[in-house]
Amino acid sequence: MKLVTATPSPFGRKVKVVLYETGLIDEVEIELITTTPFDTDTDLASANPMGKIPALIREQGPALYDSRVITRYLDAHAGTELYPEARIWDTLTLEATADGILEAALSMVYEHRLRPPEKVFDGWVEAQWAKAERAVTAVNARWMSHLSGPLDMGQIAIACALGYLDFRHADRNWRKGNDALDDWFAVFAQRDSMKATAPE
Ligand SMILES: N[C@@H](CCC(=O)N[C@@H](CS)C(=O)NCC(=O)O)C(=O)O
Repeated sequence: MKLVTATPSPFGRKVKVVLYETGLIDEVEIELITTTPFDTDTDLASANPMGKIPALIREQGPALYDSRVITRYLDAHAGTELYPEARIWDTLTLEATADGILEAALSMVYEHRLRPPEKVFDGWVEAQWAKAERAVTAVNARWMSHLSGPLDMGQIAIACALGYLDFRHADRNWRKGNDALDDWFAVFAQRDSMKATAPE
C-alpha cells in the first residue's frame, strides 16, 4: 500500500499515527507530495479526484480517501479496536469534532497563503477561529472522560488537531481556559506515534 501525503498535513498525520499505533507502518510506503487547490498534484488527482491528501493506494481496489475512511480501513485491516463498537457513536463524534477543528484551522491558513493580500477576508478568518475555539472548549468541558479511556480514533484525531493548532496557530493559545485538555495533550503527545509524526 502507498500513502500519498505531505509532512505538515494534519489529516495525513492522523493516518500516520494510526499506522504506528496499529503496527502497520512497515507495510505502507509513504509518498510525500506538495499540492494546493490551485496546483493539484496529478498523481494525487488520479487517486483522489478531489485532489486532497491523504489518499491510500492499494494493490487491489480503488484508492481510499478521505482520512476518516483510510483510518477506519487500516483499523479493520490490522484487527485493532480504534473504532470500538461499544462506544462507536462517541468515538465518531469526537473524530468529527477534531476534523471540524482541522477544517477551520486549515481554511485560516489557506486564506492567508492562497489569496492575494488585498483579498484576505479577516472576518472569515475570525469566524473560522471561532469555530475551532468553540470546539476546543467543548472538548475540554464534555469529553475529558472519553479522552482518558482506552486508546481510540477520537483521541488520535483530537491530538492531531491540537498539534496542528500549535503548529499553525500557536499565537491563538488554545490552552487558555482549557487546562484539563492541556494536561491530557501533554501526556498524549509523548506517545511514540505522536513523536514520530510531529509536523515540520
Ligand atoms: N476531509 C479531508 C480533508 C483533506 C484536506 O483538506 N487535505 C488538505 C491538506 S491538509 C489538502 O489536500 N489540500 C489541497 C486541496 O484542497 O486541494 C480528509 O479528511 O482527508
